[in-house]
Amino acid sequence: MSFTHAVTRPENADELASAILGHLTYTIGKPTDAATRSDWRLALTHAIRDLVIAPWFDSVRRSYAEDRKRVYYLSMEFLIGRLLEDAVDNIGLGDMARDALEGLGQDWREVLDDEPDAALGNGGLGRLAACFLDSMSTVGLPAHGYGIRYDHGLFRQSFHDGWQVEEAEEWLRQAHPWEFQRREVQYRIGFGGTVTPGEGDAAHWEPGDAVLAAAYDTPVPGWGGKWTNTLRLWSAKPERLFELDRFNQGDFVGAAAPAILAQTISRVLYPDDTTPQGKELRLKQEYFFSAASIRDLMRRFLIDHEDLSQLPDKVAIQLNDTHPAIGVAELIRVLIDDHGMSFDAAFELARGTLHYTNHTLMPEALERWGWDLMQSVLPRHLQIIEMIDRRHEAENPDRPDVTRIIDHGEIRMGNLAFIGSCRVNGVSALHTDLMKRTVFADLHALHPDRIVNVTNGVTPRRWINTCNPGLRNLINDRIGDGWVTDLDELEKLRPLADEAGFREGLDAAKRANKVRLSNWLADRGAGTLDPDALFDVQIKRLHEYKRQLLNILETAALWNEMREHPDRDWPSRVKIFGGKAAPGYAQAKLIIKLINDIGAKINADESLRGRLKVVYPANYNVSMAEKLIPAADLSEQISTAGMEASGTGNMKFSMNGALTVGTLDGANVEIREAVGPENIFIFGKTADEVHALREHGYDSRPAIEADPRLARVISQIESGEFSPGDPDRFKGIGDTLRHHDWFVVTADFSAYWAIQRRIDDAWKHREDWLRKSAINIAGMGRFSSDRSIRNYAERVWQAETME
Ligand code: 26V
Repeated sequence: MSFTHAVTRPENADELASAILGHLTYTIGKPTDAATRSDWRLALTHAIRDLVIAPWFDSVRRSYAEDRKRVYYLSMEFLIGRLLEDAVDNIGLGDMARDALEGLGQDWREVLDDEPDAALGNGGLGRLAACFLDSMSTVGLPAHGYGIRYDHGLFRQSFHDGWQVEEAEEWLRQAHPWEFQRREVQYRIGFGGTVTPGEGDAAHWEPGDAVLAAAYDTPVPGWGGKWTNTLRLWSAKPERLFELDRFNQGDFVGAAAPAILAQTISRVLYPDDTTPQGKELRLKQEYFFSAASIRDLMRRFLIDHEDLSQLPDKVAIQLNDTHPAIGVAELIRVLIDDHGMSFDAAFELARGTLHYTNHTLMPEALERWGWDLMQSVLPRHLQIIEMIDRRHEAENPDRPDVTRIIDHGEIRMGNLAFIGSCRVNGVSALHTDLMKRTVFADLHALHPDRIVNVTNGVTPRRWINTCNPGLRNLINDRIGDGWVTDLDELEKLRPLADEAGFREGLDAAKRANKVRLSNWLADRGAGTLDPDALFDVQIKRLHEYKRQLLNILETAALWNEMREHPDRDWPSRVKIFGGKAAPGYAQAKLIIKLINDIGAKINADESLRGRLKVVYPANYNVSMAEKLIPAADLSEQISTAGMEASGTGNMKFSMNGALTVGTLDGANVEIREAVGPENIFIFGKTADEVHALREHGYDSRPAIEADPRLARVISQIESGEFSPGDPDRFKGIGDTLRHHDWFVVTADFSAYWAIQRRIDDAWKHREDWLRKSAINIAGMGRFSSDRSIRNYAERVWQAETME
């Protein structure tokens, strides 16, 4: 028999206010006259959290009772951002919570802004995992997210004289009120040591050292509170906190050293999403969380099932990129060494249970581990990987060398994940097609049914409903709120694009967002911005393939042109950049400095009369995106075609009524289909054209010679016009553009310039612009992450939702 104490849902703001006061007093231990903003935020969070607990228990009970297939989403990164406002909205108490808090004399926005972002991810891959958590709960799919509880998330960025400076991020400095530490759930995770043969395929692995993986759970309530899943994050703890004998000998620091070493495994998120560095600590992180998760899900499976052959019917494990791919070997190891299965049987079961998502085709980003490193950190896993590789070779005797898992002393994790998985998916139609034609061409030929496409999506709860209340209310007034869980409903807005009243509403909502953003940016030193200017936004990680450089070159060229023709009817533009560079990525950091230097020059030029501004607020993160996206008129999605696997920011902007300027890359291709080519600004070389340009080594000279605007900007950069005190500063960028333009910035410059001038023109036709904006919103139904999750459930996981 089990009893649940359920807190009654408040009927009105007074009741909620009294729950908040109760927590302020009894949980936080503060009287109102001494409470800080954080105290109020924590009290509110506890009051809200109380309301998600009973539904959470219900979901867990139901999923056991009905014995449905469970999905486990293994991801090294969950870029969640803030939790409070989303939770309040998801359980339908947004207005009441605001009234309650304001009734207590607190400013709603300021209290919400007090919450630190949980930045446990680098960018797209981690944010996708967070959107998927929201959708798995909203569609009622029994699922767990598994990841790492990093002490320090993605570094904090600041600019010193325009250069990026990184500092440690400290999201856990304040209590994290959403999580529950499960002290009873701890697994011993071993590393190194020796392997001795056992019976049959089994072996005995005696690790040389070990840490404990400690579980922390966060409830993830779906929309309407109908279903709540769990995000379980692992923190590394030492087996012994402290070595008393060393302490007693006076070695106070040494006494704690082994413990500190153990804790480093979950200390910090690797901030480099460009090239895996083959670092031992990274491999240990990957194994640590994969092994803990697999042990945990096996424990749950074994509660109600004795027959291991049922595993693929009851469990689906999704590998979010290759970061948890060592889990392939771990699951097989557990089945052989702990459950006495043969290798062949274990392999078959694992391959029925595991699925792998690929998020990037860039060869340098594909993970490989040195054989020696694997041998020293995970000797038993290396044996199993060798067995998998041999088996694959035996089954495919003519397989080409590129399909090997182990080759030239390296373990290729992409091949391991592919060979060990039932389904392998790309994240947009174009990306999946390129997977089949390039990186995985040979494996695809051997296993033609394995690769499927599941185009990414984003949650409309966070990315419209919560972050853009003006637009949300406008939509609700016209078509009701069914779109929040059925985004295809937005189609109903399409005819309204032709209605002046609706366009007016759209205009007003956008303008209010731009005013709010301008004030926020002004507080961060951006000066006064004109809310009637075109807000042109590029926010994403700083990567050469994403081509922030193309954007700033065009900005500088525009500046030149405006100075030459000051009397032309230039529309006002604000160029907004946001994004972090990996700390070791020198070229990306130099591009940041270039943007800031060019920006400083332009912003100081009074002859422009404020018609061109460049702003780059530091420390872009999820909560900054929530402010920028609703206020954007133009969304920059200008990657080198063939290199951006999908993009998800592109979807968020369109949903919020921004028009896109973009290449035919990633999901831009599908966005064009959804909104129609006349409602999106597509330019530049296609993926096939880029490939052809590169085939014989791309030579940028003709492109530079043919475009005097481009030639001039490059010369300005090289001559030190933007870095007068240090004329050589940007020589490297000039050199790259002239001699190693791998990302074909120069090849696309003219087309980009031309389309930007078309955009200037389109901006002047306000009604038409708003019509396009409305059609963009109306066409975004298919980019809900609910759709993505339903696709995974049907085509990959074979799992049913609880509805
Ligand atoms: C890569 C690596 C390389 C090894 C070292 C650590 C590390 C950490 C993160 C990454 C992430 C690169 C992959 C990635 O984020 N891909 C992005 O995935 C998005 C979601 O599918 C997609 O929208 C973006 O286009 C894609 O770049």
